[in-house]
Amino acid sequence: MLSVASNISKMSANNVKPFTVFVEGNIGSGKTTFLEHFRQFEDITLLTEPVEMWRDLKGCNLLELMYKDPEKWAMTFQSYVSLTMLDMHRRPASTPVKLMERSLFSARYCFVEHMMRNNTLHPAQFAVLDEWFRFIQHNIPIDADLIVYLKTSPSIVYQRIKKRARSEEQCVPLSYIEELHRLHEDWLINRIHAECPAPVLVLDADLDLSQITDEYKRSEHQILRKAV
Ligand code: DCP
Repeated sequence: MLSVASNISKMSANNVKPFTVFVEGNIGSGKTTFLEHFRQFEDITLLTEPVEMWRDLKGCNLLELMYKDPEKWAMTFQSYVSLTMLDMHRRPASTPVKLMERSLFSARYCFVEHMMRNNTLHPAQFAVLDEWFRFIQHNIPIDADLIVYLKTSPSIVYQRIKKRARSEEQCVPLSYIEELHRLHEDWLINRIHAECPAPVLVLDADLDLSQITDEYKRSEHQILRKAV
């Protein structure tokens, strides 16, 4: 498998511009399930979030380090998240549609924003991450045509997180999920940041698995018409 660095250096050779969709929503909102729903269709490139890369960078579990000692590791973790997200943004797709889980934008406006506000990040660390984000925005094309926002209630995703029991997330309190919810709403619904890079389609992702397929289907038209 190619490393992130070698992927980025090979991208410029490909000029294809697919219709690009970011799938956003709180932790446990069903982003991966949403992407899996689209696996049945041809002509779509699916890029799931590189959580496994965050859990194993040369044998180091950055996600675990970040949750265990946020003040020490949040900067390192978010810096690596930015690199892996940039890799996904720049990865060429030979299909008419590219669906990707999360983006550099949710990393900056939800997670890094939270870590800045609650002082997990030192102002100097926040400033460096913010400068990287601005530099990328101004110098590297990040295509975005649609954002699918899987809107959830914090109490529901909190229960899902407990149930799926990802070991690193066992310490996550409800208050963190509530804060992340507010930050997603501020970014995608209340538009408090200057940039929301694409129109937003809001889906009700509180529904359980037996009903969610119908809700996912509501987005098919907007996404798949680009694939014909
Ligand atoms: N994470 C983080 N900072 C980011 C992105 C993610 O701290 N910039 C953390 C939060 C979670 C883990 O990484 O502990 C994965 O979170 P996601 O919401 O991105 O992915 P999920 O696997 O929860 O998505 P879903 O359950 O919606 O499929």
